[in-house]
Formats: sequence, C-alpha cells, structure tokens
Amino acid sequence: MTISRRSFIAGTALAVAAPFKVNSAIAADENLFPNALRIPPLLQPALSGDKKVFDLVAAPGKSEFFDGILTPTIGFNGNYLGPTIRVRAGDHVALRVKNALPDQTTVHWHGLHIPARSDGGPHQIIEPGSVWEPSFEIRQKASLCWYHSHLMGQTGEQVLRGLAGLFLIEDDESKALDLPVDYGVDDIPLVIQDRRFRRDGRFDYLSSMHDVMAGYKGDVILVNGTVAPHVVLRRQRTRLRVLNGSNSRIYTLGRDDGADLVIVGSDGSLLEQSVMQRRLRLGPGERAELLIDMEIDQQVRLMSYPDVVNTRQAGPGMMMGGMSGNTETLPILELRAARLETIDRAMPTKLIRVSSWSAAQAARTRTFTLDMAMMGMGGMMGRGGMGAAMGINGRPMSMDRIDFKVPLGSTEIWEIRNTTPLTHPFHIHGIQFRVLDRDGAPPLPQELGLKDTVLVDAGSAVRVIIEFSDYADSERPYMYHCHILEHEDAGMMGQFVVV
Ligand SMILES: [Cu+2]
Repeated sequence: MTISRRSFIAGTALAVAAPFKVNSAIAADENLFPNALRIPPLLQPALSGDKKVFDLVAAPGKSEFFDGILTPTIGFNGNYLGPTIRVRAGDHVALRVKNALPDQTTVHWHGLHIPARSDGGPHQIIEPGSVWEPSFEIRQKASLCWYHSHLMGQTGEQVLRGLAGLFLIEDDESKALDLPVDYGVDDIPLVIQDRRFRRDGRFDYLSSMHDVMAGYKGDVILVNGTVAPHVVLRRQRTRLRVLNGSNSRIYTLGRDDGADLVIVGSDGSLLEQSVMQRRLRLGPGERAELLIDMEIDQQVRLMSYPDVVNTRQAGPGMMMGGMSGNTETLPILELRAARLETIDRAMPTKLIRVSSWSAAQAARTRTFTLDMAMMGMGGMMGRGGMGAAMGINGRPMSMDRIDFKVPLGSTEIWEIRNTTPLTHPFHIHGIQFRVLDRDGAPPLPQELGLKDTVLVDAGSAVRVIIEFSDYADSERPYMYHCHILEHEDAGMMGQFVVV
C-alpha cells in the first residue's frame, strides 16, 4: 500500500484517528514518517556581568501541523513550544519572561533546584504585557529539565496550546563521559506530545468529563511540534533526550526492530550505569536519555507499545478500566542513517555517582493519598463546570493554604499512595529525589538516578527520599502534584514551604 504524502496528511487532518491507529500494514509503509523533525533552536543568552540572561516572550501564533491547515497555538519566541535553554552547573542565570498573551501565565522551571520565588508556580503570575525576571544559580547535575506554564486551573490548556520548552544542564562530570553533545546533530531533543484536532484545525481540548477524569489523550503524536517525523542521523552514536510533554498520556517506548533501548539518564541526572531494556515507560513530566548506535542505511522506528502490565492492573469492570495503561501502538519517530561518521567505542556502562540517602537518615515520613471522586455537574473544580473533584489527603489544592512546612536541611521520606484506579505521575517542585521503593520492592533500574516525577500505579505505593537543602522561604511555597495536567487543574496538588 502506498499513500502519497498529501493524501496521508489530508486524511490525517480530516479523519485524524485513522492513520495513527497503527497496524502492520501501515508499519510497512515508507510514507509513515514524511516530515523532517523540527529541532527547537538553542536560545543564545546575553551576558550581563557574571550572568547569562535569557529572553523569552510568550505570544499567540499559528502553526501548520498539517499542510495548509493553521492551528491557533501559543509559544515562546515562536508559534509553538519554545527554544532550548542550555546552561552549565555553576552558571548564574537570569530570565526575562515577557507575557505577550491576552491572558495571565506563569513559567515553571520543572526539575530545577532553585528558590521558591523563582520557581514559576501558580503564585508567580505574569500579567499580560508584563515581564517576570527570576534569577538563580545552577546547583545541580547535568540533566534534561524543562519549562512550562503552571497557571492555576489552566496549566493543561496553556501547555496543550504550546507553552513548554527544554532546559538543558551540562556539567564537567557528564562532559567527561564522552556522550554525544552536538545539539541537533547527535544530541537530539524529543518533546513527545499527543493532540486531538478539530476539522477547522483547532486543538480539541476538554470536550468531555472523560478527559478530566482519565486525562486528556490525543490521537495525533507531535514530536517537537512535528507530525509523523523522521530525523536523518550523521553520526553512528546518537543521544536522544526524551521528554514526555503530554498532558496525561504514558508512553511505553521501544524500537521496532526489537533491539534493546540503552537508557543512560532519568529526570534530574544521568544514571549510575546504563540500563538495557526492551521497553521504557515514561509518564507525563518524566524524562529519559537514550543512546542509539546505527549502522549505515539502517532505519529504526521509535514506537510506543501497548503496556500489558499496566492495562491488566487497571482491570476489566473497573470504572476506569483500560484508561490507565497504553492500549495502542503509536509511531513516534523514524531514525534514518544514511552516510554515518563511525566511531569505535563500546557503549558506556558505568556513568556517574548519584547521591543517595538511606531510609535511616530520614527525619520523618509524610504520606500523600491521591483522591479522585465523581461529583455532579457544576462540581467544584475544572473549567466548564466539569464535575471532577480531585485532591491529595482529602483536600483539593488551595492557593491560600500551606499544607505543611519542611525544615531546611532535613531529609524526608514521602510515601505516595494511590488508591485510585489510574496511574498518576507525582511531581515535586524545587528538589530532586531518589526513589526508595515501590510497594517495598527496589526501584526500577531506569529510576536509579535523580528524579522529580515518579509514576505511581493504581493500588500501589511509592516511597521517595528527599534532602531539602539550600533554599528556605517561609512565605513562598513549592508545589507537589499529579502531572496529569487535568488532575492538577482539578485540584490534585498541594503546597509546602521550606523553613
Ligand atoms: Cu493524577
């Protein structure tokens, strides 16, 4: 079966679901990945004294995801998403974030260990026409972090329309490993998102109660804002820096040739050693760094596969049964190697040392129980009167309530308990943690690095251990929340201060 590019694209726009419900016939089609992957530009800083100053402008635009069809979007310094900010550990960084939108917004630096006043959560509102100027020092390990809108009650919609970008941190330790670092050449960022489109090209968002309860799912995959992308590789070894920037979809990544993924990094650091796995589950807000060695003329497709374990956990007959796991096969990206500069180096195995803390070091354990409840229409939370009431420990997020105080310098265990029928990605602002255990079992191999977001499956409990260092502020809180953005917007969030 041969589909011309034009009919493929047009078919996608008009009957969006069809081409992306992949089956083996489509997987054999050469035209499945017709579009060159867009690479977000690196943002060049201005230098002011010892500071690197980065300028971002959030503004409305229009994006042509499909030929001849314009989608209203918002972006930073462009129509959709934002440029990549790259810094080094030890840098003094200042940002000037101008809001050229007609609405309020905020910009949260996801994964950064910085003072709460600079965190960009719901309290650091940027009014239309004004400029927000946070500044901080980079005091953490090399990692792929990101930035995105965090406006109270509207994070899901603003991120969906395009308010997100990458924040790369480098350091000497990672440089010494000889990993690929040539941005856009052998160091390729991948922001994976899913979207639904209306016939007029607009994003379709929150059309049903189901979207709020289960989280918004799209039937078109965008990578860096590119539909059906391929990337042509020039070097034998490539580093893929993957962000799940979706509102709620969990991906189970794998290669279509059955070879293992080589995983070298998680959210807030590289791993201690590389991990070989056939599949990698990545929840919203989570990141992974992968290495891939290609041969001349080889093509490899990165796919998202059905997730048998998680689908079984959700179980038949449960209210949310089947919504939690991945039930579909989705094409993400085709890697194409033509002429390659070859290298003669084995894949690295030992990587870096990552600090860790034992349970005995913790001053206390806090428990967080995630709540989802159905309510009648006109319920308490969500836009458009959606009746979903969500919270943590029995109460929905309130901007006026600090849920607890953490003493500066203390080490704590946070136990996240999920008694709901869905998997939730739990994210904590301002720190990087280690996963201590999952239902008492050791963390997954790909979690043996620093993390700020962790998947907590239905009916399970995950314990993470955190050291709260550096930044005390009794007035300005950090957030902790579910990174299914519809859940966050519906109240599955809380606030703490470090004092
Ligand atoms: Cu959730």
